[in-house]
Amino acid sequence: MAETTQVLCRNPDCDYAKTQKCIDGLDSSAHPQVSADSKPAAFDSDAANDELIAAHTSSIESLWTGECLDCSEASKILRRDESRVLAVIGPTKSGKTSLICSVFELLQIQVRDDFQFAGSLTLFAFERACHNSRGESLRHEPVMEHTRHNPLPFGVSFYHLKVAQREEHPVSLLFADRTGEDYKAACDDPSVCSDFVEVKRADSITILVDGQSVLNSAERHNVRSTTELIVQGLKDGGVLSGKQALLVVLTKQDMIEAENEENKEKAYAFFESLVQNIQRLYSELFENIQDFKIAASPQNSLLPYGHGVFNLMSQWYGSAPKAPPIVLPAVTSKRAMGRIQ
Ligand SMILES: Nc1nc2c(ncn2[C@@H]2O[C@H](COP(=O)(O)OP(=O)(O)OP(=O)(O)O)[C@@H](O)[C@H]2O)c(=O)[nH]1
Ligand SMILES: [Mg+2]
Repeated sequence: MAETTQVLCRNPDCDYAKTQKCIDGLDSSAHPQVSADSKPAAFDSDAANDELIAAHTSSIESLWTGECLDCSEASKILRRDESRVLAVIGPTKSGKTSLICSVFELLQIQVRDDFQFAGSLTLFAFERACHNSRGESLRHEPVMEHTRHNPLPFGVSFYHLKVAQREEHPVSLLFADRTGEDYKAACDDPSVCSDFVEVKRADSITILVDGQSVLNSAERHNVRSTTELIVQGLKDGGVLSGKQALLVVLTKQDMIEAENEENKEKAYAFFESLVQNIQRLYSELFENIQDFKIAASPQNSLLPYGHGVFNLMSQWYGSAPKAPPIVLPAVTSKRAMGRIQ
């Protein structure tokens, strides 16, 4: 009886056996044939097939899907481009995803001419996240979906934006986004912070203080302790390098501006005292600590869309990587050919 064979491809969606066409465009040699009866374990231990598959998979450049990047994809960008890693952290609903998406939207509508949009590998993720805050969604007010816990290793994913400033070479900005629940967990158990790989690698850390909560006098105490516990957790988790900038950002400023003078004053005074406290307690952990006020996605007309976001952008863009330059040893060849550089 003729032995039945099956055709293998690294891509489970590839239907080469039926169509004789590879979904990745590879030729037949990339599709080793094995007996249909052989068990997967036997195939795994077959050195010849392993080598063949390894040879082909190493030459395949994975395609970008337009979705958020995982850590290994973000690393590829770091190796390839001049980049900044920007950790945007804060409790649930403080406005992390809205802030990241507002940068994308502002660059599309070109409200300033000093920063230009120069591309993105996560367009699909941006477009999906922004949809509910646009008029086309036919919603009465802008809405941002809660970021769910990410099943990827380390629970973080990255939005990518390439930005050019005037005539300069474009820089890749990698915005780390994770669910606010992870930061809540970090308040209860600081050891969770050691998994925050994005903070470890970040050039600057942006911590958000929810303006809506600051307006509520009963919630202010919680806001203060949560913000300080997150910073303390980052310290205890050993993810701070001492060379990063800390940007403390009051979000949803439009809601504060809509209040009467007395409430406005109380909210701003609280934020000021919160920043002063963080500066007093943690200044030696950061290169510098600065404060900002924004309305990334205002729900009234008192402040424009993305109010204050470009002030942050200037800081992010300027937070050049802190790795020391690689100094190559001087060429000491005796032969003239060897001294040519
Ligand atoms: N009024 C007002 N609302 C805002 C602003 N920015 C964000 N919001 C709203 O605040 C809510 C939470 O925003 P998100 O961006 O989802 O917050 P997040 O920190 O990513 O939250 P999680 O993903 O749950 O951790 C959403 O309903 C937003 O529409 C703002 O500038 N002004
Ligand atoms: Mg979110």
